Amino acid sequence: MAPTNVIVNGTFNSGSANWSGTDIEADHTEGAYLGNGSSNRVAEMDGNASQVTVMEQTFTLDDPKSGELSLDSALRTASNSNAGSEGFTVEILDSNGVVIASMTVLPTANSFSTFTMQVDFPSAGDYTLRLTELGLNDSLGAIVDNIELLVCFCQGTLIETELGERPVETLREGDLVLTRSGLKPVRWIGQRHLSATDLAINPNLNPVRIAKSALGDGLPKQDLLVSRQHRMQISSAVAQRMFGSPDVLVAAIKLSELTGIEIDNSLDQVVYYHLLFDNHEIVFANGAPSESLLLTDTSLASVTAQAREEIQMIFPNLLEAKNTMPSYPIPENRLQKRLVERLRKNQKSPLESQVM
Ligand SMILES: [Ca+2]
Ligand SMILES: [Ca+2]
Ligand SMILES: [Ca+2]
Ligand SMILES: [Ca+2]
Repeated sequence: MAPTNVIVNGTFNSGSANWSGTDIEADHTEGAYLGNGSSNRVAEMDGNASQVTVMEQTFTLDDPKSGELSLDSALRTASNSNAGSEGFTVEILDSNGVVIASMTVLPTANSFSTFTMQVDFPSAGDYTLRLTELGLNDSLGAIVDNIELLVCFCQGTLIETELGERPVETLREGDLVLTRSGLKPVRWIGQRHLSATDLAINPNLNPVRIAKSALGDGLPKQDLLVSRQHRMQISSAVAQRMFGSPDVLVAAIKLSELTGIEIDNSLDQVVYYHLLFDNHEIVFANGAPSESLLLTDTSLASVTAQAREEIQMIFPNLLEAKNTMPSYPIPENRLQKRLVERLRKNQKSPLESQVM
């Protein structure tokens, strides 16, 4: 699903409709300021001298989200001797009026440039976008257009944390995540974005889709996408008989022999997240127990060179780091395969509630 723009009338096609504030002037055309003949409507960020222009709009999010704000801005006249100090601030405020993100826009040309900022919304609720005039209050300054705040309402993987389930893309280093061994701080978070081109060049990068309830015991609670080598926890009497431990880790690709678990080649992009803790941990992704990043040569092959450098700065001696030790046994490949075959033949779920 494509991201959604939560800002209404950010194009000013409807003048100042949906905007509140002071000294709002959104009735003039681009041509009036840029002399390019365009009848596209824009807003002024210094409407009148000695009045401060403020434009606000409130929107509601029903989940924690990440978003990207973008807008186009230009100086209204080319011959502005205050170029570089005329412009406006952009702030996102939560419902308590606390600024959670801000940037300063100071255009220097009499033609549009695009300005962007990332915004992390930590919780559901009402948020306000506020633009406030900066610079000499002389009715000369910046104009603004095409204000968009794109928020992805596509269902990201939900990770169980101290604060309940949170989309993985909103997690930050230091956040406490629920693991099999209790709440643990995330030490490092990596992400790898794969475009349609990346997936076409290397189809092995397509994810494994674990359909809702496919693991048994109602898990995952909704479809879960993971990379092929990402290991899921199996809790099964079959594993107990084979390995002397009911809990073992099996790569998602091995599980794709089971009903409801298959490679998904239909996506035009995918983002893989890696959560790294002091130890190798089991976290809950859409409710399903699955591994955190294990610092071994094979799992490090799945992150970029830059990510490896970052990890090495946090754990200078990788080989001595505790999280090269798996939290649960990882059977060798042929035994993982045999385990999955037995589960399939005996119609057993990977997660049997009685042994979890
Ligand atoms: Ca416009
Ligand atoms: Ca003004
Ligand atoms: Ca004006
Ligand atoms: Ca001004």
